[in-house]
Amino acid sequence: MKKTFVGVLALTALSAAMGSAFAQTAAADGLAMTADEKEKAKKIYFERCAGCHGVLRKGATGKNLEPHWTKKDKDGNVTEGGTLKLGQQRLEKIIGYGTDGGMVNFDDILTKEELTLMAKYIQNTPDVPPEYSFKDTVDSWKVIVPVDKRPTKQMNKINLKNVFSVTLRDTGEVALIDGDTKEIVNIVKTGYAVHISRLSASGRYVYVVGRDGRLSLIDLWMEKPAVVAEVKIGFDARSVDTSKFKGFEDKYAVAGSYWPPQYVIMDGDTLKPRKVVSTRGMTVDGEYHPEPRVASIVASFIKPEWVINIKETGQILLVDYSDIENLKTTTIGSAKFLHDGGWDASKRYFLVAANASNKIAAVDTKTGKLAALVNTAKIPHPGRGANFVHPKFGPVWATGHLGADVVTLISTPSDDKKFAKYKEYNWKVVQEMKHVPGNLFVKTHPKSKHFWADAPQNPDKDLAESVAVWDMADLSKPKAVLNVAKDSGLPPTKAVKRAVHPEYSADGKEVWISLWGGKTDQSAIVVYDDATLKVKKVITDPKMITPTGKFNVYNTQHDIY
Ligand code: DHE
Repeated sequence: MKKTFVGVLALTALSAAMGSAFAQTAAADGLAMTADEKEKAKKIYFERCAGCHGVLRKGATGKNLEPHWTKKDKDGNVTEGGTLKLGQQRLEKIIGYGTDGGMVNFDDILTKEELTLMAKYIQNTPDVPPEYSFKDTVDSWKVIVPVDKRPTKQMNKINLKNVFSVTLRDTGEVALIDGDTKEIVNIVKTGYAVHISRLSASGRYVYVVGRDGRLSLIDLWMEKPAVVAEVKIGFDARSVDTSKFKGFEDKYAVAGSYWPPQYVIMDGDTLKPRKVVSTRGMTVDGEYHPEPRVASIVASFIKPEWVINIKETGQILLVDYSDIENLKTTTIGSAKFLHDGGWDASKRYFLVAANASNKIAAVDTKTGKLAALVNTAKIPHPGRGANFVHPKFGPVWATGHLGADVVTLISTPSDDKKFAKYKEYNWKVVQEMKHVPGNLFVKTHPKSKHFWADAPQNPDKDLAESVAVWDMADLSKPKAVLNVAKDSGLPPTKAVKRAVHPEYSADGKEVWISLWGGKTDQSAIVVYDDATLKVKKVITDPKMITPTGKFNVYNTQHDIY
């Protein structure tokens, strides 16, 4: 995992809230720290480490970092399991230089003193951050424009289907961009290190979640679309979705929290909190886990249900929202460390990466059962994946990999008779297309002939700044490699301009790629013509800083990928 990705938790709030809880730890062993040192280490840990290792340091994508094996002690240097305890010097080396196992080096962004400090910090007992109750959520809730003061019809002339909600990661904002004119309609303040946007079933409301747990609701019908309600659902969050089943359109939103590990159900048009549900419990291996974080959430179109994926336990929850007072949940065991995922083409099966287990779990939302657990190459990272009809193997769903140089194609079932002959391949890896490691997102569109994959986490600058494009009709043809940073015409910067997250326009004719540059650098979104692979437009602006995810209204509303 790369440091830009491992990155940033919700920090200020969580770090402050943890306050004095740390004080009693580690006095002996030369590991005692002053209050100032602890404060500094805590902040660095949240910003750089917790995303992969967890707040309680139980490990997820990253290893367990509890003192029982980070700290050497007088009883010996080997754990009960026979693992060598690490100790100060070895830890400093690992944090500084990284490991072959996927831990990146931090020697270029942390000083020598900070490396020493962090090695010391993770030999101390982890703090337990405070809980965040339903009352806390309710107290944080703000309606900025009440429903009866909002428009009753669309008040602007924008083609709302083709609006893109663009994450400006490090400024904690999203840019709403008109996909037809490529003009920025508005830039709105959202949560810290803002993460993803999702749409209401009608396409009117955009829900944006920040890593600080702030959920912002944007009304696209306003003359100038803006935030109409806000709520803080936890200290640290990544996911949100809405109710999309017939009869429940725009009724509810649900957001998942990393800390505390829980999800919150809200009214869709006001974000009024309705219910909070803890996700603590047993892993698929039958062990209790105190920090099972809520990873991806997706709304079913065939039932009033959300698929809620719990990272550390490997449990996939099908939460029936038809009666939230008497919530019914189906719990499906899959594999540990669930992360991101998307629907197959039929939208019956949800495929989610158990990334640190190198598996894709597929859940059948019609029967409410696990359909398959597919072994893949290292660290699958699909984003939402991509669906297309393979010339030889029929319908497939694709995932890229952070840790391997392939894109994996998995055959998915179909009720369509013309695909019956491909049944024997279902849930098998039918092909691995050669790519490069460090891929985060893949994308295609039902109207496109092309398949796109980025590689923003690749250590090679040129590869990180480029995307690869395959012709889906003939995957044996050499892929085209487009250097997006060069194509943007932006001046050179010290920071790598990582080309990230291909997203299609509503008509499937354009592909938008973000250039995720330095924290203060003006950057851009490069728009390609999908048919010719030529640059159509470079969208740039002084406020275009660290653009990452882009969410086209129509494609996100209908889960088209
Ligand atoms: Fe994400 C989706 C978690 C870092 C950009 N990311 C997701 C989802 C999860 C997740 C659980 C699925 C949400 C859903 O579908 O409901 N992301 C995490 C992390 O825990 C992690 C690894 C580390 C962290 O500390 O946050 C992390 N993510 C990043 C980034 O650094 C990225 C590349 C840039 C950024 O803006 O933060 C990033 N993540 C994204 C994007 C999606 C996403 C763009 C949605 C993809 C889509 O097409 O729907």
